[in-house]
Amino acid sequence: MQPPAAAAAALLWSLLLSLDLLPAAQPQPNQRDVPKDEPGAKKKQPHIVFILIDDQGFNDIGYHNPTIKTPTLDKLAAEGVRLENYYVQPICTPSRSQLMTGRYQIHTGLQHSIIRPSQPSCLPSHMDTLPERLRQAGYSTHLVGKWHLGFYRKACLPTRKGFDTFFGSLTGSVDHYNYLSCDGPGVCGYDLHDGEGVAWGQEGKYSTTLFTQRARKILESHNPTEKPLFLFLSLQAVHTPLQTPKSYIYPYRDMANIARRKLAAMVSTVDEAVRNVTYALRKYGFYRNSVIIYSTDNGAQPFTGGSNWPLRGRKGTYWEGGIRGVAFVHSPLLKRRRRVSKALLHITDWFPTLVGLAGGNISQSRGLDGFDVWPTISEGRDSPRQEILHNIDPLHKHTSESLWDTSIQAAIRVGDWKLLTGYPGHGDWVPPQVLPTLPGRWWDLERNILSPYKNSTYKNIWLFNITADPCERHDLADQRPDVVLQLLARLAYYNQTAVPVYFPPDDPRADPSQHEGAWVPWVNEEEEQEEGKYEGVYKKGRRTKKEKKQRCPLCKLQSFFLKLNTGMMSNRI
Ligand SMILES: [Ca+2]
Repeated sequence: MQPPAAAAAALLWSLLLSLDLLPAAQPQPNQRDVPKDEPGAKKKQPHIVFILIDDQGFNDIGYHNPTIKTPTLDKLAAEGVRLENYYVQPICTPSRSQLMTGRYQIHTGLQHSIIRPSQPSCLPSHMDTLPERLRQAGYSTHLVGKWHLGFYRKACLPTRKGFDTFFGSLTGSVDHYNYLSCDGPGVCGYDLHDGEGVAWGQEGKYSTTLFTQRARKILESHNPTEKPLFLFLSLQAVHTPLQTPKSYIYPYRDMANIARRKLAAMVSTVDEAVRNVTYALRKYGFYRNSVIIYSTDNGAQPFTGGSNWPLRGRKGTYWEGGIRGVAFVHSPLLKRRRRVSKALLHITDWFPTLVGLAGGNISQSRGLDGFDVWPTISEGRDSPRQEILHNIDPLHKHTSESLWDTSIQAAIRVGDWKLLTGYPGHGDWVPPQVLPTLPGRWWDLERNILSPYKNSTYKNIWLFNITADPCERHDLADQRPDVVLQLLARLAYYNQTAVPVYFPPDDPRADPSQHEGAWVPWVNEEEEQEEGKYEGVYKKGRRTKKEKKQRCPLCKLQSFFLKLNTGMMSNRI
């Protein structure tokens, strides 16, 4: 049962929500006053290289864990600013959607899970994107690598969302050698694209190498003195399948766990890729006026070789292991280099930060949830950010709870405090794997299962002081009901600004067998009507029995994805 304090807090939130009292009386998201630079001479627009890594965990980089060999990343981070209080989202699409839009998921309709290949969904058509804003500011914009933000119609493609060029994959879990991607048994297709066409015939070339070569080509053919460049290198490493050329595995031959060995080797391919890209930046004259950002998109999956140790939880969860991101900024333009920043930062912050660096007009982007944090990163000033809404996912809740509100999966950070409600995902602390084989019973031997909440089936509120307790060992929900209430009120505030979740069922017309074996857009522009799109799966308020009945097939689908997210630990996302 819930402790009384938590239950009382839950009840209050329930009342606030059900009475629609939120509101207006609530303050806006907190923001510190940060002194701004004096308006003056126009700054030179820097070249921006954003390197996004897929599923790299907290413990999967050399400067956190010396058994992982990343000399290039360690050096670049040491010479730049390491971000050690930086947050991403727990899975692919959510992080990428927030990076591209600067908005929380509750403001894009993408609160729930990933966009799967057969789902007719993508970034909202009315919302501007980071590359669009950079292009408006005069940048040449390029995406190399993984998109994973929907492609059911052409208007969703990277080239229609602000990128001048695109070379990479549209879905989320592509084979690193043959570029096949599957959405369920037998629904598989080739997924490598150049612009808006399929890039056939690339089988056998390793994805990290192929993407790095394209990045080099872009740098080689671009005149750095003529036009600023935005290169978004979105590597699919170190996501499963665990594939890498054998030569990278050899240095890790002493690692007993096979999955860990392969993952470490994949991290080494990333290190080499970053070395090659920075070499090209220097060779072709970009480096001195460049900003290099390195970030993971979510925490690691320990089941497949990754590690977030000593943090709690894993990819797909709102524990720190799922959302505390590895990241650093390297740039000759940083005013105070060789630092470790403990400033609270979030992936939505890149949108206003980079548009600001580019001299673009951020006031044109309404409803941004990110902050311009360049003075924080470059000069060490206080972060303007005091809160992070990690998410509110109304599709993800227990059905057996009487207090329906706090059964909603939600997480928020306010200052030092973090509140979790509903089911945050598996909360194990998983030490680095040392046993030689994969999952099954061995898995239990390698994780810390001494959780005091092991049997707390009905618990749905947790509170941690993340600054004092980054590994989330001490739940303070019972001791600090005042803080619980305060954070629930913030959740309730944000919830009032949420748009309905858009999470449509699969469209069988997406099947690659109908498109010469490739994943490509399958809906004609005329066919799609934006109106009605947000009448999708979830609406606030009660439904009539008739509505419930009509939505029954969706209920099954929702249930399936709920299980996919939590039970299977979402290997494919
Ligand atoms: Ca990912």
